[in-house]
Amino acid sequence: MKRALITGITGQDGSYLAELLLEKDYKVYGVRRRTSTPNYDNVEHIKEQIEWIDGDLGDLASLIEAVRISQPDEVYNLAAQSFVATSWPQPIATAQMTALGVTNMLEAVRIIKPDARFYQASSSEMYGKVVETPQKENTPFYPRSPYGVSKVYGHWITVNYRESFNMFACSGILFNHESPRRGLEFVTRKVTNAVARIKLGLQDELRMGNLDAKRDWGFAGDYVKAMWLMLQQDQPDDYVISTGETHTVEELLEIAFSYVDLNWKDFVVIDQKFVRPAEVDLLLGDCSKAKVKLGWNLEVDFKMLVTMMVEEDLKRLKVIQVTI
Ligand code: NAP
Ligand code: G4F
Repeated sequence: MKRALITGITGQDGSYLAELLLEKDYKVYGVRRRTSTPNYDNVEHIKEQIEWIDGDLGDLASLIEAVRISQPDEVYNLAAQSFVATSWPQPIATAQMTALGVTNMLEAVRIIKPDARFYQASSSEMYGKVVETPQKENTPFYPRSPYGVSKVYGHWITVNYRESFNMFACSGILFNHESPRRGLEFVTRKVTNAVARIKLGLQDELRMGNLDAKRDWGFAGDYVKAMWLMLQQDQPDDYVISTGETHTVEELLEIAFSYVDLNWKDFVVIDQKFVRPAEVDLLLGDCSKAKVKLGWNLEVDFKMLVTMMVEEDLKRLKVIQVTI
């Protein structure tokens, strides 16, 4: 039985990855940090199958202990302060978790189990003010937020540990990926949740930022398969994971609202509060390397993704309405 250690297991990607690894008969260890109220929403259905270890990305001792207890074959470092907008008001906390946290995790692995395979959750935010389109593995980085800057550090420290210590360390440069488990503050879920609430008469407007931004949006369930595939190769390497399609936030609004027979223009209000100090205008990934070398492919396209998210939000809110 293979053993995997996942940080960020209570988040969107961590929960899908844990499901995938449990299906593959892995023993799954999950690092959870202390929160004032328990936060198991995404993993409630598999909670009993996970070996929980208390730890925090900012606390090297706890990570060393996590690696010692789990003796992992594979480590997936998904934990981070992952919301770009929060990285301006909290630049130092973001750097501590999203940048230095990666070194903490790499050090824990290097000290206790250097032959473990390591996955780092890198991001298309590293391309920021893009210098070429589509973006691929060797496109230079130009981050546009404290989050993006932190992810560039996390990416290069992972490459550096691979080259310095011969560790099997991979960096997955994942473009935006979403699901019904996405946090409510991210634009896709903010929209699908609002659409469901408006349809059910629980809300009457939706305040948004820049509708012209373009993103390459995929489904998280497809993307965690790529993470696993990266750690099954003969050699460690870095891969772009994307759909190869880009859409504006406005297109997202159109698909989501029209799915419930509403016109987004009747409900959306532009609010400067949601416009960022520096924007990433366009992301579009070229994932041909992953397709050829990993044999990776996606199953869910943009329209399927958005409608799936609206449907799930409607279902969840209807259940809540019935219960109260
Ligand atoms: P998410 O839903 O925000 O999950 C983040 C996870 O990190 C949560 O489990 C959170 O725990 C945990 N965490 C945060 N700070 C921590 C700390 N100090 N110590 C331990 N755990 C901590 O993020 P996601 O969308 O699943 O993304 C997973 C990773 O991929 C992140 O590193 C993100 O930056 C990166 N990424 C995401 C995307 C995307 O489009 N989703 C694209 C590229 C890269 P709590 O539950 O306690 O908050
Ligand atoms: O959904 P978002 O907050 O995601 P963003 O900033 O692209 O970051 C996500 O993807 C990255 C990969 O590229 C990850 F690394 C990162 O962890 C995260 O998962 O915003 C998407 C776009 C932005 O251009 C934003 O300005 O939507 C625009 N937007 C317009 N109105 C809004 C809103 N975003 C949010 N969150 N809320 C709005 O009201």
